[in-house]
Amino acid sequence: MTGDRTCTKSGPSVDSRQLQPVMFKKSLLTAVAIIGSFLTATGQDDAAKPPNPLETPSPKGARVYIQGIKDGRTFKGPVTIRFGLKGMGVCPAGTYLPDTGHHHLLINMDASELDKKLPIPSIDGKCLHYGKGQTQVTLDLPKGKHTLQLAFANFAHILHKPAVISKKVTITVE
Ligand SMILES: [Cu+2]
Repeated sequence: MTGDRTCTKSGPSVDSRQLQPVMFKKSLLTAVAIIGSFLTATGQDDAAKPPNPLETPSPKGARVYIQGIKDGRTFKGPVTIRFGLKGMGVCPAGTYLPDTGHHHLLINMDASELDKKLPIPSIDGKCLHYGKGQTQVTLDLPKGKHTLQLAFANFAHILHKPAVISKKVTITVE
């Protein structure tokens, strides 16, 4: 543990509403850690441990979405995709805080193909992880039609329960 748990990585598309849950959770976690340090002496310190990665809940109303790209849009040149998120916070992969995770972009792939019991795979050009906490990406996609979909997953790249997955948009690159 380095003590560096800043999960407030702020890309241009992260607004303050998005960061608030993280900030709140951080202070909550600090409080838990302080309480935990008292409990350690009695052997009851399990409050701040990462949970089973197969069982991280998503809060009610949590939502991930592709920001600002309408279904059917045509692009000329590189495509910038902003990862919208409501009701949860972004954390780098490997770092656990409640109600957080990182983004995954599925290109020409459907989230229904993901195994909910396994970490999301890394597939070049098809299934991309943003494990540093990125909230947008600019891609040079091949010409033609593509579908884009976001899957938000926990510190271990496993979908939350229930899974937080965006609607799919289809774009054309000319
Ligand atoms: Cu991942």
